[in-house]
Amino acid sequence: MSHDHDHDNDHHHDKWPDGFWEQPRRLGEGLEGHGATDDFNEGRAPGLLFPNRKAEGGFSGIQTFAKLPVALTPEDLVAAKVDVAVLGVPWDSTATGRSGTNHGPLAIRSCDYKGGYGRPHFSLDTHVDAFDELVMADYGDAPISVGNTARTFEDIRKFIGTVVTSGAIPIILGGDHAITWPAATAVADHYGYGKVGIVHFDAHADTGNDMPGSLASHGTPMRHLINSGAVPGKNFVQVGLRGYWPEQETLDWMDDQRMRTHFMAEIIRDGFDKVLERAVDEALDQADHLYISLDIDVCDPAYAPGTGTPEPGGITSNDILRAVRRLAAEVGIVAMDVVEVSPPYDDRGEITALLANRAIREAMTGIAMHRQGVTEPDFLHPYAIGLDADGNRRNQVFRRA
Ligand SMILES: [Mn+2]
Repeated sequence: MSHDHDHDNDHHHDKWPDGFWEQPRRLGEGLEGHGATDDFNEGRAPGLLFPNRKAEGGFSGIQTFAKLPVALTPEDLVAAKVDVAVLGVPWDSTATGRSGTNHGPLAIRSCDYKGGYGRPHFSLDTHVDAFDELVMADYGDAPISVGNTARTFEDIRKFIGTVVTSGAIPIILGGDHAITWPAATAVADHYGYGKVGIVHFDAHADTGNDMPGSLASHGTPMRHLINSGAVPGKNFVQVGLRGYWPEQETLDWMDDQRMRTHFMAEIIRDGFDKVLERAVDEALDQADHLYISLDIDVCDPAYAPGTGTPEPGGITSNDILRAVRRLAAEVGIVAMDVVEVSPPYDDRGEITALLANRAIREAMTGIAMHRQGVTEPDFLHPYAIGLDADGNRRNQVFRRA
């Protein structure tokens, strides 16, 4: 037994934290033993690391998210005053359908051809440049112990805890949806139980009591967040549910918790924009701090085939991109996760990973808009909708005499 191995056992565990089996079940406390360390570069001054040369294109060099500089420790985040930290949680041991979401974070980073950091990068819809407005970094990936859910979920909670306590907004690349339990718990630990609301885009409710025989599952995170008190049911807005799950008993439980659930049927009947307006209003009406949880399977498998439990009949790429930007701009967000991207089931064009990548960019644009005070409903830059600075139509037809 090596010294390292013994040392490892000192501060990790392969069981749930003390008191977990009492009701309500709660994850542990404190950030001691978090894995956000820089073991190769001990002693360096904290701050951002730049692993790429400035001239390198988005498809080349070392693929951090959008070629962002790297932060590895909470001290780095604080020293650089990082506003947004992108991080991965490469975990798929609590998925019930197709596996492969442990490859999600890498695919969401590497599918990119665009880059972003270090060059003009404003959004054509809004003319807001998140890369100019915000200090952003790639924080690497949370420590994962394959097959050890209890230990991994505590490690995820602590790892994300280091981001929120630094003052940065974590943008989390999943990973199966079970990771939202430790991730949103970390956010609630920081901002206060009952102070965080979640807008949850998903084909599925994820409010199961257990997924037979196991508490931790990608079908149960929302139930755990509600039962623990971290995110009360009334602070949930769900959008896009469809298909054949859950059963009536669980729907009744969700109603008892006063969750605000928008099924796909409502979207088809009233239109996505109408339902999005309701969701934005509900998000503004709920808790002080908003967390977006985006299960990529809320989109139709035509737009997002690379996922564990696809459900035909969903929303479009355009719908989700606009929705994320609107929430981040108009309501403001403190955290976001994008989960259930499973690269082995993606198509060769990596359209699911690319959609996740772009949803994150829209969140970044929305965060920058919110920071700049651009919070009017569904803001679009006049130029983007064919108008000039005076509001006149820019594109004219000049007929020959
Ligand atoms: Mn789902």
